[in-house]
Amino acid sequence: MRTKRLPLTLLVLILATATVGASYLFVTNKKPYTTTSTPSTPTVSVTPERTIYPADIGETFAINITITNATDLYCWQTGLNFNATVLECLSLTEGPLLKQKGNTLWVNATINNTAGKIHYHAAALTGNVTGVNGNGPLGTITFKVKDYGNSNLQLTEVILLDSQLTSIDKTLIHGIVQVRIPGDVNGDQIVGVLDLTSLGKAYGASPGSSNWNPEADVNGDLIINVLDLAILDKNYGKTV
Ligand SMILES: [Ca+2]
Ligand SMILES: [Ca+2]
Repeated sequence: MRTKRLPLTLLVLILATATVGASYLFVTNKKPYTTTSTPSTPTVSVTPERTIYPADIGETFAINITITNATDLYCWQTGLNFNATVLECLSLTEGPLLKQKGNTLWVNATINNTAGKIHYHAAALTGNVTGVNGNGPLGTITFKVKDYGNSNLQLTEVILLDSQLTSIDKTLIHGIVQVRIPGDVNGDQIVGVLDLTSLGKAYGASPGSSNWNPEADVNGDLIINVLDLAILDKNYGKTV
């Protein structure tokens, strides 16, 4: 689990530049697709891992950076790469996980919306306390949609430390977001008869139905009905 000690300068850097951050919770579903470690290895994930987001340009949405199987987690750091043509990063906020043990220090990230890079942000507990065990959100990142298309959400610069300031091994699960024209059910960047057909096949369905198709749930209210059809109709013929 623990492989090596990191230079104390990392913590000194954190303590020297930190400010206390606000707590924020945004819970979403997660569907891990790769793992190379044992189930007990801490895993840092973009959640949801794959997001299909029907959106108008300028809309905002949020993703979480989540950890599972944390053991004695005292400090974390992560960055993220994204497609700056599709997305603009608006903000990062600290999640509630570490705060359940006490006060934390928060290092806000540098956001480069030209290169599509969020340089590391970090949080650390303070004082002589043990770290956190379990699962939960480390942080939340809010994006604005700039254009239709796909963006990988690649975790970078990830470091986990325990209460002895020893590095913790981890598995990473990156994410991807697809920003689609509302009504583009099949993701071919045009709203047309293929989408109308897909929506028709799923009409009336909800999660658990044999014909449930989440991509046809254009407005995300977990039922496929006239509201989804109205959005498709409004955008019929629209293309990227
Ligand atoms: Ca389509
Ligand atoms: Ca719906």
